[in-house]
Amino acid sequence: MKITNATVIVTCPGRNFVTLKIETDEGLTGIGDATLNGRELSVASYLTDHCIPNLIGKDAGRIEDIWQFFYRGCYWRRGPVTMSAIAAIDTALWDIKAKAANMPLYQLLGGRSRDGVMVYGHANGTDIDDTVEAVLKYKEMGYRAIRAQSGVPGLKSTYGVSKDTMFYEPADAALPSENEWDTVKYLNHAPKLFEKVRDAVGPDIHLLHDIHHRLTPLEAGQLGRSLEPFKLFWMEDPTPAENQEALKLIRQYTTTPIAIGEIFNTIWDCKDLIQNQLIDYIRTTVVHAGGITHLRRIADLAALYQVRTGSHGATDLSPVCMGAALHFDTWVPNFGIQEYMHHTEETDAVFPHDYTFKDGFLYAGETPGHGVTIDEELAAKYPYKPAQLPVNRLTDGTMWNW
Ligand code: EZ4
Ligand code: CO
Repeated sequence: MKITNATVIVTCPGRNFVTLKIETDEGLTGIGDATLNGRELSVASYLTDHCIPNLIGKDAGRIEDIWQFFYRGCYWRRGPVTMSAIAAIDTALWDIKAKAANMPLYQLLGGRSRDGVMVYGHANGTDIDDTVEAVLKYKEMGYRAIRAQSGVPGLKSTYGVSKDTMFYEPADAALPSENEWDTVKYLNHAPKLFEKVRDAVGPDIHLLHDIHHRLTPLEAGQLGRSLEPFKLFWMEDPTPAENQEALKLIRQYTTTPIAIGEIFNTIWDCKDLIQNQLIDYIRTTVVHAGGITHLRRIADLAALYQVRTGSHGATDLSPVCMGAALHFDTWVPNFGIQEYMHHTEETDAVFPHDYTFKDGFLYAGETPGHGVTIDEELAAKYPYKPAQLPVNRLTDGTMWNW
């Protein structure tokens, strides 16, 4: 089966998405997500200028060899733009292979390891009471695992908090809006938040929290320790992960489990954290870490060290990524949890899909392939709109990690 054509579809049904569609001489087509928040056109260009001319004429069944061609065969390796492009190609090819086999994708990966995929939802509020209310709303909707983020008193804006409690989209302006940060205020606030939240939801709901790269190692150790009584499922991205030695320090202070990896794009970013058992969950996902082919390698390495998966699943990852991720999650033996934020109705209409939510679990469908398609006519009605992620400054104006 030869690849005859490939096209990049950019659409903005509420937010920007980049999708690669691969066509074959047997009439089978497949799609893959290539969305990189705030850098959408860079990936689109990498696909159009470099990848697509190299894809035409290749055997669509040679998924591994095509992956190796674009990774090993390329002198300029790695990086989020390159790896998102490779991921889109890989996802589209797995979609085609599964359609050719007339099987849902999880069957090709090795079959079902579980009935459903436990997901966590995002509860957020401007203050503690608001957040507690949002957490209880998620519990009512059936979620077994809930991420809680709250505004910090005295700070005019904070990561993870939006006006609409069901949708959180940080890329909210053509040029970056500014968040404000004060570590002391945050460290005083976070334990109070989780004391109230834990008290309100009871012991059985898994609670998660995203620190979003804002602390130093010692501060992260202090926070993890102060959250221990509330038994978090994980604290996420306590420090920026360029310096992976930092995690050794954090581990000396706290047994609060740690999740890192949503901005990682290859196994090389993950390797030391996994092999030194410095994290408990690896957050890499299909679109930003080289597709199913590469994510499987990361998960297999993680399994050796009892590290489980906890893939990124915010709204900037399209339903195409979510569909593929759910097939992966249905198979992967060392599955931990899957992040899940609802897409808007407009987005769901552009990307019809067969996955379903029930009682805190998502279920991959049984349609051959990954079960997600794109309505290209509808997609064309939503032209690209520039949007960037915010930047973050300390209260004295110093640039900080967002
Ligand atoms: O900031 O997806 O855990 N989720 C997150 C997200 C990320 C966005 C970046 O595009 O950290 O909210
Ligand atoms: Co995160």
